[in-house]
Amino acid sequence: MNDVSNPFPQPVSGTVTPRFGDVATFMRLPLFRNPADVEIGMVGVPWDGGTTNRPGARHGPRQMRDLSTMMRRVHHVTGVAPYELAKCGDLGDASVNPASLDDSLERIERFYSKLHAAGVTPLSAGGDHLITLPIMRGIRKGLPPLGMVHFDAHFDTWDTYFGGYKYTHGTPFRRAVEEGLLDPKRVVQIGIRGSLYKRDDNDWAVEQGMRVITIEEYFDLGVEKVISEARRVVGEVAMRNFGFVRDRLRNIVLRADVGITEEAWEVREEQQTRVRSLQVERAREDRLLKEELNEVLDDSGDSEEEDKK
Ligand SMILES: [Mn+2]
Repeated sequence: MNDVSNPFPQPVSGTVTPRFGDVATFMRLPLFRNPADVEIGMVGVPWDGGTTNRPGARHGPRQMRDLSTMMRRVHHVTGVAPYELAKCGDLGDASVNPASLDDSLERIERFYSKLHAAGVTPLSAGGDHLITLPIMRGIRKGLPPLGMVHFDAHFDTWDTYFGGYKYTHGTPFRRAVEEGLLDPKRVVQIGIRGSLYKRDDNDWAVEQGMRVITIEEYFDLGVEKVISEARRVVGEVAMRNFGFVRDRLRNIVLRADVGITEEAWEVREEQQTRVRSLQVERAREDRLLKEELNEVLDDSGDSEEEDKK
């Protein structure tokens, strides 16, 4: 049942409308067309024109909308209901052109530029791995180069395919570093396990300063150490360089690739337990961060008043 006292849109409950009924949106949230209506906007990018093998990810957003109708509002361990903390909604799909890679990159960038200008934090569902490049082009404007936590079997930093062609699902982060969108020293790659074309395929990423945690190192370190290492890599520079908490947060991209034959990892029972305990800690840290943000905003309000005096 929807909580009428909460000002934010809530998912439609499966006790009101059955999960298999009505129109499927992300998490059964309302569909908004104006980005200014939400704080966190879920977006589909139904495009796989960067794929060099196994196409079909263009159907991903619609499938994810359908599958997300299985989710309920409240996490059973932390008790957190994310839809009470921010104004979340489905923002529909980014415009794409299935007949043109170049045009699609431009359309996706334009769509995300609008979200960025409206102050929206996007949560995107693809689509092949190349879509992250135009998304980064759209959301980086006015900010220093982005940091990234990347779960994948592959680096996605290959240079070219098919005799010098630069835009495929295997190349987005090479381009992003070249364009100054991504700060390689604030990139952590987790779960790398894909086989290589040549022994030195991954050298470029390491030479740029990306922190690579292969699947072997991941199991060796354990979940907690991997998480604190990821935080160190993406967080330290952000903490140093950004005055505002919100800019630090906007400056980090979380990207997870779901592979078919080379998935980034598999969740085992004991890992799930540890992830859940970390979620409790995360909820606590989110509260602290919010308090810090409020303090910063209060401080800036105070100084304005002093200026007027
Ligand atoms: Mn990938």
